[in-house]
Amino acid sequence: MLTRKWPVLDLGDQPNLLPKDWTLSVAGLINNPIKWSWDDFMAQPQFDSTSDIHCVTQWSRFDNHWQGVSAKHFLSIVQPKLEAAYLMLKSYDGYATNVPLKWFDDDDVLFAHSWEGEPISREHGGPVRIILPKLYFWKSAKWVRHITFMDKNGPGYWEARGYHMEGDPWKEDRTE
Ligand SMILES: Nc1nc2c(c(=O)[nH]1)N[C@H]1C(S)=C(S)[C@@H](COP(=O)(O)O)O[C@H]1N2
Ligand SMILES: [Mo]
Repeated sequence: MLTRKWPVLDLGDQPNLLPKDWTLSVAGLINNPIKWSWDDFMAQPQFDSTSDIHCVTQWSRFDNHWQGVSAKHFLSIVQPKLEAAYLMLKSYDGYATNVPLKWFDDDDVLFAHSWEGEPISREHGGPVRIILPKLYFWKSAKWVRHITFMDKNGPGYWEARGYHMEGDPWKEDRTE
């Protein structure tokens, strides 16, 4: 199914975060642990990209225009150690999802604060969400709060409930 509207899908508890209350902390197997406030985040180089969304529940939305901070820039700041191979993305609503570093380290991955020129709304994960266009949308954490770099893979919320650990839509990595 192709959709022009953008459906909302989450655990049902949508944090109501003002930018001034949002922080992102990053820890684990990196050389430079950081904690970004909104001002720190917005002071990073800004990045625009256009990409598609593929949800595991069979809808896609093409040509989304995002703005934010690129994963490439973020990785240049935190500097993953050689052993780092997976990220755990944790969110303000208690959600978590695991992502292989090789998938996160891609030109179209970003920490998005805007969609179609407007701040990302609360229900879509504002003030800041991750966008991983090549993976199913459950990997794109809304209201991102913390990232841990790990050497071993571990399951996030849906992965612990049977979703695939990688989630590549073109391999149809779905639930089984
Ligand atoms: N923090 C958080 N991020 C989340 C989720 C969630 O429940 N909490 N749901 C995931 C799932 S299953 C999907 S399909 C997409 C939906 O994003 P949307 O509501 O903006 O369409 O967000 C993903 N990111
Ligand atoms: Mo989903």
